[in-house]
Amino acid sequence: MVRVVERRRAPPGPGVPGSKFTITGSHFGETRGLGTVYFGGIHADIASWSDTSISAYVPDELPSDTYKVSVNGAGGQSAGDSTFTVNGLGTALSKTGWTAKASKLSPYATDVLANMIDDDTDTRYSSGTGQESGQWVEVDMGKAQTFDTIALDSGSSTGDYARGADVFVSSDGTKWTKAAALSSHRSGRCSREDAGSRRRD
Ligand SMILES: [Ca+2]
Repeated sequence: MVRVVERRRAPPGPGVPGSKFTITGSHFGETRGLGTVYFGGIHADIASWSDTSISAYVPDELPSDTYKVSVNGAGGQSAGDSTFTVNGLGTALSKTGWTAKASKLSPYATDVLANMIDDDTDTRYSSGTGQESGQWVEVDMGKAQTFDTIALDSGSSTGDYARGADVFVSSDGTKWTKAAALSSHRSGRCSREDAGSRRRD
């Protein structure tokens, strides 16, 4: 059983798609200008830029691999490259027999809880309200399960995503142990979390 409790954001683990990373160097340019960062051929969103440091996001849904990260400086010139290992999502657990509960049921008939665990990103659960501290969603996985990652995907509802949450696990639905924190850096298809260590429900 997994419970995700809404809370303020925290940084995701290194190398996970969507996580922020920093490139240090020199002569990037004081402001971004024509500057870019690429993972192989995939463009990375920039969070901040200075002459000696760039913060950027690992592109969403990038498969696990080691990538050449290349930087073009503010004038469009090549400013060097490096390698970066991305730890993407593994194979998802079967969700057969899983059930879900939440502190808020959606006022929208189409946004039922079962949509959260149907492996279909075209359907969704929504709370129908803005995020508040203490909101929760709970998934009963039916039996003990081992996992190390939870992915929340808001599909085409790119503005409706949890800005942060704590993840608790339980074997009886009564005693809960905090296993990880979840965060997402911005509007987008994915927010995901790397629990770091394996837990049973
Ligand atoms: Ca769905």
